[in-house]
Amino acid sequence: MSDVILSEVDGHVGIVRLNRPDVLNALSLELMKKLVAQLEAYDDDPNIYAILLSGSEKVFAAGADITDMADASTFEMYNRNQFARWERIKKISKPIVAAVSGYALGGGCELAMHCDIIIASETAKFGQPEINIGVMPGAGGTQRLTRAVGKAVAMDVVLTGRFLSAREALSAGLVSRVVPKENFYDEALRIAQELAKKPPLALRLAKESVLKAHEMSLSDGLEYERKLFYMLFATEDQKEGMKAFIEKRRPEFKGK
Ligand code: DAK
Repeated sequence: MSDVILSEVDGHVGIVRLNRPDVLNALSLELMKKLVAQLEAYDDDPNIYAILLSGSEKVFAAGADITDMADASTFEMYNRNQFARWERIKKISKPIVAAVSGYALGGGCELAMHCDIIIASETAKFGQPEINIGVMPGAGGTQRLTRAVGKAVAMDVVLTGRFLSAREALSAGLVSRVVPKENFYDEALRIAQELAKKPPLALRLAKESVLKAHEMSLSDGLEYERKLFYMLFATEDQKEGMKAFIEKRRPEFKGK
């Protein structure tokens, strides 16, 4: 039996692919466990500067595995403490690029929203159709989607269960780029490679600071940003980056 996730390293990019094609990459408990472990392994690996998360061209992920939950009681769901696992994805400090083609539904859409840059193929479809199976989003969908696209679109998507096309997701602000399906993966990998060439500490602190925009008041967020900004003046990469600019050459960042 093939593994439910596939991983490989390309230069300084750690790649994870969801791999349950028979069930549209449904996020089983086993898959989530392995996915989180792999993301954390990349986060701990000093050779990795950026992460790429992808499904196949046909599907990113059609949600949590419904067969895992169908017969569960409230108490069983509570005891599984799945939220803790999803919280660990939130704590990954390196930038994660999601390459989304085909369905990104329910937990699949929520997983993409846990990533930092979402690259969508023209065939991507985003949705939170949990309402159609008697529940509602459980891994942040009502919160992250609303923050990304605003109340009007989020209510429509969550209450009706309708899917957003890649173009709609782009104009609503859920994704940042839409690319042809033939090269969605290569384009996402190219962007991850581009991130891997940036000064890693600045990259991590910039990610942290953008994420705080969803959790802090504007004045607290600005203060937080300022402190991280000052911190970067303690790095060799700041000295190198600015010196290289003045000397009109490419910087060589060391992650120090
Ligand atoms: N789970 C399990 N199996 C799935 C699946 C899913 N989410 N989605 C698809 N499959 C399976 C189908 O059962 C089918 O299996 P076989 O019949 O071949 O054995 C196979 O994948 C192909 O699917 P279809 O035959 O349905 O393919 P179609 O092209 O006709 O339709 C579809 C594609 C994506 C429109 C359809 O499969 C579909 O509606 N799928 C379900 C989408 C959905 O409702 N997703 C939301 C699931 S609930 C939590 C964290 C996260 C969550 C909850 C809690 N905590 C932290 C506590 C998340 C919940 C969800 O995501």
